[in-house]
Amino acid sequence: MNKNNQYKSIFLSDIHLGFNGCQHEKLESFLKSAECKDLYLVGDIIDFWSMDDNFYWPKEHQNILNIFNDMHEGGTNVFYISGNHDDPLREQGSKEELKSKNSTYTEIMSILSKFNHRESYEFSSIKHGKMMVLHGDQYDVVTSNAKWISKLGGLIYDGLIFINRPLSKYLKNLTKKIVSGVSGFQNLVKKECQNGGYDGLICGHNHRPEILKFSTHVYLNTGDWVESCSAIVEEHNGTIKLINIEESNKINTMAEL
Ligand SMILES: [Mn+2]
Repeated sequence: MNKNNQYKSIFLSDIHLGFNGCQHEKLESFLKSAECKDLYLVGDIIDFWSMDDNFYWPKEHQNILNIFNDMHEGGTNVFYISGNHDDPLREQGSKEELKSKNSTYTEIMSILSKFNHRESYEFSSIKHGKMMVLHGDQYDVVTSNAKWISKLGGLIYDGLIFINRPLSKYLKNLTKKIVSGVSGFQNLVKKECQNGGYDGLICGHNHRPEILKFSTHVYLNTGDWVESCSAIVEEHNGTIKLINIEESNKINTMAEL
């Protein structure tokens, strides 16, 4: 099939498959219209925490995973980076546990096992230099040091999202503000770029799609598929765009490099 949107690279994060706030229709529409050489799944793709609290795995979520599998079979390089909601994938022991949990998990794990797994990747962009790609929770002092605080915040947020989206968004932003105040998130990003000789960093995690240009580096955040329905894409001419999928499933460019 000839796809309308041809990209060199696509970066997606925070899809939260297995959580009922995931906007799978828009993602499916985007993926069906797009083709790429490299697909980076930048963490929190599957929300194992949410599934653990309240098992949920509709066929629409399986479909998204099947599309990733089809892309892999079709020759796309699929890179899977785990986030804090899919952190069982970071340890061999917990991966084995997941595999034998039930047939749904077995199926999920068998597809995931086909992809390239790493905590972070070095991405050589066509026009904007060398970038570090990782989920972003590594910079989050609250998440890594006191997982239960972060998990509690997540549960409150998950419960609120259907009652009042703007309120849940406000609370999430508030939580993240406190968190980033503690960790000095942007300072850590800057240090990471300087120490590793990177021209930029691509991450997800805070559900805030943005491209920020600093004098020393660029910061790109893919956003999420619970609220913003956004992605970072690299076109074949080297242009990097932050896009979002509108209500009509139309692709909108929010920012570009
Ligand atoms: Mn995250």
